[in-house]
Amino acid sequence: MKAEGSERLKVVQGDITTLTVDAIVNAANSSLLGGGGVDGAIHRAAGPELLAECRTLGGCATGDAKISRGYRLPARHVIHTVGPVWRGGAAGEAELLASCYRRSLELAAAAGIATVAFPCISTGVYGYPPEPACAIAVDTCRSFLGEHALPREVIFVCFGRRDYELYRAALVQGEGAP
Ligand code: AR6
Repeated sequence: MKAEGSERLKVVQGDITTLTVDAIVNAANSSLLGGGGVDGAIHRAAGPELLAECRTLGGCATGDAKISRGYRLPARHVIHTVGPVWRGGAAGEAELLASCYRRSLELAAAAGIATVAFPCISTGVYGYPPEPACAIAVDTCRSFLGEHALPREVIFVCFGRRDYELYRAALVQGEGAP
């Protein structure tokens, strides 16, 4: 996988379940009991122990995040966050999506995590348009990293080529910024 971007923000194209990082972020639903898309892939790769731990987490509100172990994944931890369903953009979606990235990074920092990988939260089943979602992801992570030493590195993991190109352009644009 080819990584692009500035020192602490990177983008790769591929399957997030294969990454050897301290934590991968899951685009979950509020039950935290699994689903399709990246959530299904993470639970399949992590094994049933992940679902067992998720049952103890008490669900998760939209815009918030919870942390678990990674079990059979190469990643040590999974940070489960719940993105907003796209309802046209006037229902607080942008604030909720930014909150997903911020809360995930706060949990990572509190756990002493150095490297975190994010999927493109809400842009699959939840229907968030990819361009504004990418801008929110990059802006929120960049400003968090500017204010915190941990995590040291954030990797955006794009499943498709179009998302990869979007993130690559957004990261190149911001190069030189903190
Ligand atoms: N690695 C990286 N990205 C992936 C992978 C993967 N293995 N698989 C899919 N994606 P989605 P949402 C991308 O639908 O929109 C679930 O059922 C995918 O191409 O997984 O936040 C949950 O339980 C897209 O860009 O998440 C919820 O009910 C991105 O991951 C609901 O879907 C997010 O797509 C959450 O919907």
